[in-house]
Formats: sequence, structure tokens, C-alpha cells
Amino acid sequence: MKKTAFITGATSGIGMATAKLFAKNGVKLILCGRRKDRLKNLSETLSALTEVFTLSFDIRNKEEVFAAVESLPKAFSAIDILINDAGNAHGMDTIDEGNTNDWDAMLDINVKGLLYVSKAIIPKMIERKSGHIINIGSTAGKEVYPKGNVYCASKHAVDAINKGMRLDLNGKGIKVGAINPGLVETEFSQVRFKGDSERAEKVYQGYTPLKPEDIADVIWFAVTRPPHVNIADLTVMCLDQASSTIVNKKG
Ligand code: 8X3
Repeated sequence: MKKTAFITGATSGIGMATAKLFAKNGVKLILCGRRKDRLKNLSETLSALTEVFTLSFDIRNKEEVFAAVESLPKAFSAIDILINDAGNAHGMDTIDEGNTNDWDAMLDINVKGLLYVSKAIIPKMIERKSGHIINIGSTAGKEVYPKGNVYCASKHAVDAINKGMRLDLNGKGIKVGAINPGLVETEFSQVRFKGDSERAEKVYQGYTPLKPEDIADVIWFAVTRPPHVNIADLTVMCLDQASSTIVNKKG
């Protein structure tokens, strides 16, 4: 039987790379994001490879999240794999200078949004005694770096939620695991630095960062293990990264 995957944050970065890799392997896709034009383009491309359904909603709005999941047609309603990828960093300031709207966005999207989507999907997985949830964490969920304060807090929350989900879903036939990427070259820093391209590009200069496809490969590895194997928690960095603050940059 063909598996069905629900991917949040599918319109860019790791979510999009995962959607493409899953499509190549014939996984049925529910692609989620805010940006309808991007969803439409991606869906048109991937429809050549697999069945695709798109859901556009604001993950910060719980009514929208539950209504979107509820609206899935029967053919897409049995979700085998949930990739909780939607997440962003907004700003990088000391705690005294941080912007409270940025804090709200990071906690609302990275933490509460992930919870809303999971709550909307988990009950049916429990009914079917089967499912696989992959939470995209971060090295920022394992350590705190200067000016990372609230972003790191949001990813530490993802780390705790991943552990909590695994405890609460134990014995129900559902796999729960986190993949925690380090530096991956995506739109992440463009968003974090609010379109300051020079500052964003500098994050990835002088070394070879991970690509979204590298993380998609790891996700694919996790979802293709035998039924008794669960990848519970995996941190992935590029060769030149040793920790959030130690990166071997040339020049
Ligand atoms: C993204 C990695 O190093 O910017 O989660 O926190 S980092």
C-alpha cells in the first residue's frame, strides 16, 4: 500500500526537499504552507510523480489548522507520516533588545503550530494503531547560543515535545522521532535577518553547509526503517560545524 505523508513547511527548504524526495519514491503527499502560489507550483511539478493534495493555512491559527485537516478528502485522510517541518527564526538580538513580535512568531509557529497540527492528526493514527511522526528540531534545541535566546527556547521545546510525544504514544504503534539539523543553507537566514541578504549569505560563507536535500535523505532513511526500528533523535551537522558557535570558516 502506498504511504501518505503530511508535510508542513513544504513550500521551502527542508520541507520542499523532503516533498520532492518522497514524490520520487511514490509517497502520496499532503503539502502544507501559507503561500498558495508556491504550493500550486510545487503541486503541479510533483503531480507528475505522485498524488498530491495541498492545504494552505496559517499554522498559528488553531481553528484554521483543525479545519484544514478536517477538510482532507477520504483518499488523503489516512496519514501514515507526519513531518513537522514548519518553523522559522525571526531576528537575532540580545534578550533585552529582542522584538516581542519576533518572540510571538517563533513560539507560535515553532511550538504551538507544531502542537496544533500534531493534535489534529494523532487521534486517527492512534485509531489505526500506526503512524510515524518526525519533528524537525535543531542543534538550537540542544544548546543555546548568544542572541539565540527565544529561537533556541522554541527548539528546546520541540526537543521536549518530541520526547513527550514518544512517551505518551508508546505502545500505540506510532513512531516518534526528531531530526535536528545544524547549519542548512535555506531561506532560514533570509527570514531571520528580514531580507538582509548580505547578513544572511555570510552565515553560509567560508565552508560547505548542509543542503536541504541532505536532511531530506536522513528523513527518508528514518521513514524507511523496518517496522520495529524508530530513529528517536538524530543530530546532523556539516563537516565544518562542531557546535552552534564553532564553525570552521576559511577566510
Ligand atoms: C537552525 C540552525 O544554528 O541557526 O536551526 O540555530 S541555527
